Amino acid sequence: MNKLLLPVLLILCLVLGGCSAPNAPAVPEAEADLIVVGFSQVGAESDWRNANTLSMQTALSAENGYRLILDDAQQKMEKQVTAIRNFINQGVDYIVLAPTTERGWETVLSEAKAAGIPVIIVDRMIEVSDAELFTCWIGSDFRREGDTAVRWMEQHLGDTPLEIVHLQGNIGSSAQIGRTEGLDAGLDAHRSWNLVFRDSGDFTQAKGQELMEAVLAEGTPFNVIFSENDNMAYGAIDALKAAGLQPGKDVTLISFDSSRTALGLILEGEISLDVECNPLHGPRVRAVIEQLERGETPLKYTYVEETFFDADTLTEETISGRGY
Ligand code: GZL
Repeated sequence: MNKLLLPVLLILCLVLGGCSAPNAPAVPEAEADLIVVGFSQVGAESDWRNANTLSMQTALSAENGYRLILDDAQQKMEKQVTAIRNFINQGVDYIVLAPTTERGWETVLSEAKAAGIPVIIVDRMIEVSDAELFTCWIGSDFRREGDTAVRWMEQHLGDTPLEIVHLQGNIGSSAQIGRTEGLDAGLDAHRSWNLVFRDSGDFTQAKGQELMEAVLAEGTPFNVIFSENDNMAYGAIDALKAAGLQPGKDVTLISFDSSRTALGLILEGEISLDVECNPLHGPRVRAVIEQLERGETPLKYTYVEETFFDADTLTEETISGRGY
């Protein structure tokens, strides 16, 4: 066949609509009427993240009229960029992005906009020069979460000298930025509060344990652990117990997320404070898509409701009644 003929035939085929986009997989007949959503998820690094994924899968199910294409980026931003390009090539109806970090989204979101695909951001924030690159955002106020922890420390630890070990989440993620800003404001306000260690545990249990073991091996004195999520707190607890220390007695352990396991550890006296970070974005994303399907304009920014838990307030009934 003439070398020029094939590209001409392909263009004709596309122009005449006789073929779908070259990369689009064949869609089974039964799914032809479903709304196709490409979801670029950070990873599966924590209980919070798994609850977030489950919430999206439950809300955007086939029974509810959706075909959800889930991509796990293993906490790597470059994998999310690839996933979004794949979603564009597949011609999905909507893209949902849970961004690993705040920066670096301009180019790929411009490509999604050029393809006419609405992008919904969930969980963490993105920093872009043009807010029109995404349709709306649903997530948490991470600075407020950090401030909530510091208010609790002021009320429960007062102005006693504090030596604080700070286990940060993924550097550059909104959750890490906001929670760290809250602690830094507390450190600035209290001369008796000292930061004795700070490093990122990437929100994982293994890394949280590794950092805590390093602090213990150093012999650094500490009496507070400020862990930016529950899974790093679990790792820290393992390291403390291996060193013969009792979390909640020898050290005040502060955590974020308020997942079910962590709330159980509050009742057991091991975690002192857990600031809630609500992962149940699925129903909100479904409601936004249904608004868009009706030609309506959703709110640009929606903050989810969040509280905190400590031994003064928490009961078994509260834990059993929660969605995660
Ligand atoms: C918070 C979310 C964070 C959680 C961690 O909204 O981005 O990422 O606090 C998760 O557990 O890994």
